[in-house]
Amino acid sequence: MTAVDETYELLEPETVGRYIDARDELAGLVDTATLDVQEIGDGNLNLVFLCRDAAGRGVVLKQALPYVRLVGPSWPFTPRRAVAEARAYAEHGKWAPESIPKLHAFDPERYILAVEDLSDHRVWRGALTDGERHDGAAGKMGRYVGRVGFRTSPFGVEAKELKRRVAAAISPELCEITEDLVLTEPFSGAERNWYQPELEDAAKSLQAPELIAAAGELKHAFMTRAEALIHGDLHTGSVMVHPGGSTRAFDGEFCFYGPVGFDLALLWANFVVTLARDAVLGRDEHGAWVATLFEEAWNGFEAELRSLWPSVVDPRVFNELYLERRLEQVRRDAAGFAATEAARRVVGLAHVPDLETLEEDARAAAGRGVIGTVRRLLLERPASAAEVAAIAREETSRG
Ligand code: SR1
Ligand code: MG
Repeated sequence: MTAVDETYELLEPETVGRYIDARDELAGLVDTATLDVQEIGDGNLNLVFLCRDAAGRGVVLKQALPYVRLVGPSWPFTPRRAVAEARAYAEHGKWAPESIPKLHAFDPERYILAVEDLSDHRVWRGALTDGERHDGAAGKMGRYVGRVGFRTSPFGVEAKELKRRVAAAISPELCEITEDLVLTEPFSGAERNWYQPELEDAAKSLQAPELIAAAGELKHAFMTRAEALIHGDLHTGSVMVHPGGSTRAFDGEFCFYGPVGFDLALLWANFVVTLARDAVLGRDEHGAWVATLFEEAWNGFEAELRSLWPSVVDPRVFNELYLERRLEQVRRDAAGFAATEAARRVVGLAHVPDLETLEEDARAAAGRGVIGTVRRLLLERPASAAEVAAIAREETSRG
């Protein structure tokens, strides 16, 4: 835990209007005389204010707290994560503006981001939990990962310039959270882990030496492979969907130069969790559809990478043959990272409503299905999205 010595004023619903009035970049976005302000933050870290005026115009203000909201002030945490999120919006916005919210302004003194109001969208996790279908969303997120995974990597940026960017975007505290919560603690055991008593055996089974070694390999990759400026926390709770097809990745505070397969993996892992929910609720049709999302996301990613490959900045060695190897590497990484992310949703600190809102017995059965999937993904490391989906289907439908 790192002490945070910064002092800055936190927003409150009553002070938001004054704040907007005082900032030139925000003037005209909403009429503060008729503003309705709701604090809607339901994530683990930040304050989020939805601000809408009588004419229906809106803006969202997101402010980083100096601690982890999920735990409280006893876990101080750097608010400079807002700087990383502003960087993600700026850089990803150059290449995939249709895949993220528009950033109106960033206040680095109070760590406040003013972003597009997407309240006509829905958080994808909630939609999946309710059994909704949003066709095409997975493919769009795969394309987004492929586009920024190319444009912010050695394939899209001149080598020396890229190194300067990697150095500027280093984000030790945020990476440490992922390294601990996702890539270590589900396998090492930790005081802050929690799970249903019925899952004790399943949780302990993750502490087998061969699974720990697999987690170690993935953690090493996460800590050392600065492949591209990835989103870094692309689970289904970081994606908004709209019935019209708009699909946006938000909450980019975990962005850093890391392994591209990690972004695809978080999508896959959270599809595993949805599959487990569908299985215990007997939602066969929805489950069959969710099982197609693994390939849909992958296909979007692969199509994007293939279409951008002819413009690779250094074709001397990054040739067509290497592209095939690169795809193989990302697929293998994604299967492994997906396992670690799925594991932490059952036995780690940060669980998800997809599972936590189930009745006790169903929740335990779903949890066992997820852990069974985790074990097989780590031990078998399947080489295709279809195989990952097949394993997840098999394990989550064991009952
Ligand atoms: C203590 S923060 C826990 C989790 O919340 C964020 O959304 C990230 O997923 C992080 O791992
Ligand atoms: Mg988040």
